[in-house]
Amino acid sequence: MSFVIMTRPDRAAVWKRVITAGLPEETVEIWPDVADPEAVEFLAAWTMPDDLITLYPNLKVLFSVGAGVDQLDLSRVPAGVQVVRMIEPGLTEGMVSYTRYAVTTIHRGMLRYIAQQRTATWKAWPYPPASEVTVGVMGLGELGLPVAQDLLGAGYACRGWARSRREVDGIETFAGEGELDAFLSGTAILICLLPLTPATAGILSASLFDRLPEGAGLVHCGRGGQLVTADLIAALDRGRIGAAVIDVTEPEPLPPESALWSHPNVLITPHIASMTQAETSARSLVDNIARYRSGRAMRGAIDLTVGY
Ligand code: NDP
Ligand code: OXD
Repeated sequence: MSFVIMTRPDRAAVWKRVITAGLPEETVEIWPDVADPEAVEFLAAWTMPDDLITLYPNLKVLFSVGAGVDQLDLSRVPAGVQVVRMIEPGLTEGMVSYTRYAVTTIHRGMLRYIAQQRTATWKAWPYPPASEVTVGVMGLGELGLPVAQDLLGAGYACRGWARSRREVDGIETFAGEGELDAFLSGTAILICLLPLTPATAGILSASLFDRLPEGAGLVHCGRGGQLVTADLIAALDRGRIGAAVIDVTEPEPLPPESALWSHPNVLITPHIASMTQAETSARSLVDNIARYRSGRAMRGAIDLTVGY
C-alpha cells in the first residue's frame, strides 16, 4: 500500500524523508513515479487529477497540501474517500506574522507613508492606541483563533465571528448570520480567514462593507472568491473602507488591469500570507497516517456537507 505525494519537488523530498523515517512500514512515492496505482491508499495534492477515480481505485484519504480544500473539486471525490486539510504549526505561524503586519500597516497608516516617501514628504499623522482599535476576525478556526489571540497580545481589542458559538478568553465572540451585524458594527479592522464554501462566496460585498464603521480597514487572507472586487474598489473610493491589505484574489494572478493594483489605499500580496512548511507539515502527515492506521480520527478531516 502506498502514499503518493504531488507537490513541489523540494517539499516532496522532505515529506518522503520524514514520512519514511516516522513510518518505515509505509511506502512513499513521489508522483508521477507510482509503481502500482491499485496500491495507492493516500494521496497528498493541492489539486486533484481529473482521472483520480480511475487512477487510484483504492484511494482512502486525499490530503490537501494546504489549509483550504476549495481548490479540490469535492463533488468528484468518490464516496468513502476522506478529505483532510492541512493543519500544521508552520502555516499558523506564517498567518499570525502576516496578519500582525497587515493590521499594523492599517492601524499606523503605513500606506500613506509609502506614498509620502515617493514625494519626499516628511509629515507625521496621529494614530489611536491599539487598545482603542477593535480587530474583528471572521473565522475562528485553526488560523483565525491564533491570529485573534496574537492581536489581543499586541494590545488590540479583539472580536471574532464563526458559524458556531466559541468561548475565548479576552475575545468577544459572535456566531452565525444572526450576529453578523453586531460583529461588523464594532469592527475597525476586519480580517477574513473564512474557508471558501457556498455560504462564504462573495461575502465581502457592498452590503457587508456598509455595516462596518466608516473608514474601516480590511485584511483579506481567505480566498479570492469571497471578495466582490468591484464593491471593494467602490467602498475604498467613497471612504467606507479606509485601507485594504489583500492577499487572495479571483482570479489569481490578479490581472494587470485590475484597479486594485494601483489604488493608493491598497496593498496587494500574491497569496503568500502563509505557506505550508515542509518539515512541520510532514510531521502532521505522519501523525494523521498513524491516526488512520490505528482507527483514530484524523486532524483536519473535512465535513463534505459544509465544505470545510
Ligand atoms: P478552519 O476550518 O480551521 O476554520 C474555519 C473557520 O471559519 C471556523 O471558525 C468556522 O466556524 C468559520 N466558518 C466557516 N464557514 C462559516 C460561515 N458560513 N459563517 C461563519 N463562520 C464560518 O480553517 P483554517 O483556519 O485552517 O483556514 C481558514 C482559511 O484560510 C482556509 O480555508 C483558506 O481559505 C485560508 N488560507 C489562506 C492562506 C493564505 O496564504 N492566504 C493560507 C492558509 C489558509 P466554526 O468554528 O463554527 O466551524
Ligand atoms: C492554503 C493556502 O490553503 O496556502 O494553505 O492558501
